[in-house]
Amino acid sequence: YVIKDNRDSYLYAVKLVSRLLRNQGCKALVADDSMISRAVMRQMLEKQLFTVLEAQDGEQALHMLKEDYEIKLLLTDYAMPTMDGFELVKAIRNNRGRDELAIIGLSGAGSHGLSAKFIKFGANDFLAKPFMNEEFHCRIMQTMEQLNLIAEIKEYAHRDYLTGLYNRRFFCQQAEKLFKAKPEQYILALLDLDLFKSINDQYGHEGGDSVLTQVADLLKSVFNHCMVARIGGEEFAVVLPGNDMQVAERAMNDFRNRLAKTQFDINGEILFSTVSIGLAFCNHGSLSQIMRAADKALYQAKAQQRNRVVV
Ligand code: GH3
Ligand code: MG
Ligand code: MG
Ligand code: MG
Repeated sequence: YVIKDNRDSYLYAVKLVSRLLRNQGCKALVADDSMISRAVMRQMLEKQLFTVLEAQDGEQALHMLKEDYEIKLLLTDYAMPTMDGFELVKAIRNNRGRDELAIIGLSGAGSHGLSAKFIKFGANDFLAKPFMNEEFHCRIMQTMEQLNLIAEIKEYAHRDYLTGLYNRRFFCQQAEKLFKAKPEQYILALLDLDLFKSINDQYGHEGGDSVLTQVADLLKSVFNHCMVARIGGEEFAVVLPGNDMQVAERAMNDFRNRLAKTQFDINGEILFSTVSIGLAFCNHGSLSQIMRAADKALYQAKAQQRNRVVV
């Protein structure tokens, strides 16, 4: 792209570069039995800043895709030995959705009807060979833009707007999966800030929000290896790996003490806050049963004058 001497041209170039830069670090896999085709596509994809991998047939491509989740784009020819493009698309779609891996099907002359079939089997788009460089460029950019957009929307959907922690919905989805896969390997902590209503009453909703954000930041930094979520107004959840309750209790008590000593600065006024915490093993039953067990412990912590951890 040649930048002309005007503002629009300059702005377009900036946009183009920022879109191209999103491809950096993304792996693209080219599956084609023709060495020449692969070389042509490699050259064009490298211009778009992709890291390019090659496969000579569908079987090899499938193997590579199963091993490497950094591959975000697959360009696949139709006619290839051992496994053709359709079979490859069908097989890989069992593991990776349209929003995780972009697939563009390709085919040479006589490819009438192939485009519809490719898309039915799960490809995001289709290119007929020989293609013009510009069409290749546009289709790849558009497909990648859609993939990036979906990733962005997912990220928004999974996060709590105020604190940036995972929200309740995502927490429940993930926790259920984790607990089902390895029921003996996690401990759930439910945290509830003490007498938080009085902070709102005294310092206003904005003051309360600021405390919530700072508590969330502290949680993120202390439990950076765990799943941490905001599951209610002033309620948080931490999934601790391991099954040693004493270790979990100690970690939670350390956090509780640290929070109690934290000075929250609300427009120059210093205030303190405490938290009550309930812990439960994840080895008994469904997510709601586990949540109930941790909640029961939390309720006891509240009943015992708050600012404590109960198992
Ligand atoms: P307890 O120790 O028994 O938990 O007392 P509490 O005051 O913390 O509990 P309660 O459930 O009575 O009050 C929770 C308060 O949290 C009420 C609500 O206004 C406030 N809250 C919930 N979500 C938000 C929020 O997003 N921002 C702010 N500032 N406050 C919130
Ligand atoms: Mg071929
Ligand atoms: Mg509460
Ligand atoms: Mg509370």
